[in-house]
Amino acid sequence: MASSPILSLASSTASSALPCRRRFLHNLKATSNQMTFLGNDHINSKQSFFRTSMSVAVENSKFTDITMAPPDPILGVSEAFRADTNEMKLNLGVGAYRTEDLQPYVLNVVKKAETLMLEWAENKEYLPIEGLAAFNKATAELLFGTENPVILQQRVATVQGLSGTGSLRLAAALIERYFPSSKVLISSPTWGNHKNIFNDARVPWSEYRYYDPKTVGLDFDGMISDIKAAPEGSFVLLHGCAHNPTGIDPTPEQWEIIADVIQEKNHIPFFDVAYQGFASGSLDKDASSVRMFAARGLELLIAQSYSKNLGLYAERIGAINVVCSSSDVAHRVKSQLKRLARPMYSNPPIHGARIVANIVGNSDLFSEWKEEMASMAGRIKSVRKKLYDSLCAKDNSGKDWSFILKQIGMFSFTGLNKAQSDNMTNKWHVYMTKDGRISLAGLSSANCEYLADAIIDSYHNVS
Ligand code: PGU
Repeated sequence: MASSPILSLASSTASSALPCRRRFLHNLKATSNQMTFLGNDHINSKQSFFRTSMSVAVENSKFTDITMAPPDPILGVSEAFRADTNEMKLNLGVGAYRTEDLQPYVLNVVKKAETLMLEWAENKEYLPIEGLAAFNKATAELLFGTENPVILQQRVATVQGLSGTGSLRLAAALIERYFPSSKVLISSPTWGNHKNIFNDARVPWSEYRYYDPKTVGLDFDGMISDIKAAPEGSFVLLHGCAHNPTGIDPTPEQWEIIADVIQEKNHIPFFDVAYQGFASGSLDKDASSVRMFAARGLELLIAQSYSKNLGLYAERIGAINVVCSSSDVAHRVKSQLKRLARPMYSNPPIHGARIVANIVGNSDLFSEWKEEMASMAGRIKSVRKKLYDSLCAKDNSGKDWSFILKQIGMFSFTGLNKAQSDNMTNKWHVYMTKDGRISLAGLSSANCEYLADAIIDSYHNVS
């Protein structure tokens, strides 16, 4: 018996080197194993009572049918990255901005706003369900422009959300409750979490063609015909700018045609705006698709996020806006968004909302933000160019890498397949999503050549 691997695991010498809490759990697990092996008869009654209750607790869990969930395709990449000890490792998985030294970046303008907030020593009372009024005003004005008729006519129902994800989720709950027979059309491919959001909200969805691997560009005809073919009154999820993961946006002319078809089919446009200001460096330019739809008098939904453009990732600050045909409708829609939010999370957090409201509401801070945003967007553009130059200089196969320069925003969709992406990680320690997306925001000029070597090797030597 003593030589049994199970029993020897339970021996006190093996466990004594472990820290206290781990030792307890270790013994607990070993005890349960031991129980299975020995059976109750061999143990005296005092021990038996203790061990049986422990064993029952471990073995008869009500949760045994819960299987292990797979790692998240995006956030799970960062976990794997942290576990890698190789010096050359690069985290190009999550879309989070890094400095040239590959350090996380807190914008100076955010630090200034926080210093002011500390001086004012504001309280931490609950916000109203719809969020901070000054934030809701600022966020809608940033999206549409202060003079936009939808703002002046009070036709926008704005509710502060838990960043982009929470705002999309709230909109999904609204769709599920008030449009139970409608589905959402999602681009193929799209940000990995979109499908989860609609699945969990029990909103049916289907895909429209978006990316054409042959041209490494937009499959515009496919997109249009799929939107046309969808049942009337569908919600069409569109990326306002810097499409994730492809980095390919429709041209202004193509946006007009998309709007024509959506209007013809009585569909409802639903924008996800997670990168306003981050794509082009200009807040106004990056909102032009949304503003064009609003100018047509359409009703539409827009989820916003301040994770990227203000670097407020962990503050979870964003909003859901519903543009309605009248202020009366907007009023009612807002009341229902609040009703949905209340049992989900009651009311949103205040800190990020104050930061945004204070920056947008102060002309000096606002100008400083625009400069910092343009410089973040500029750094990404410059590593994009350097990566392209390195690929051209090192690869003599004649492959055309110019698609990388045509993509915009944080990401580059490299065209690498899953096996090739695995090679990037396993051989080169470059962490990225398995759809071939790399976040250029996690790249520095110093690493462009290394990344080019990794891409060329994976592209040519792995099928
Ligand atoms: N919508 C799109 C298109 C996004 O790319 C993201 C973030 C979001 C919404 C949600 O961001 P919030 O932080 O909730 O505002 N996508 C990043 C971040 C990591 C993740 O998947 O959440 C990404 O790497 O794709």
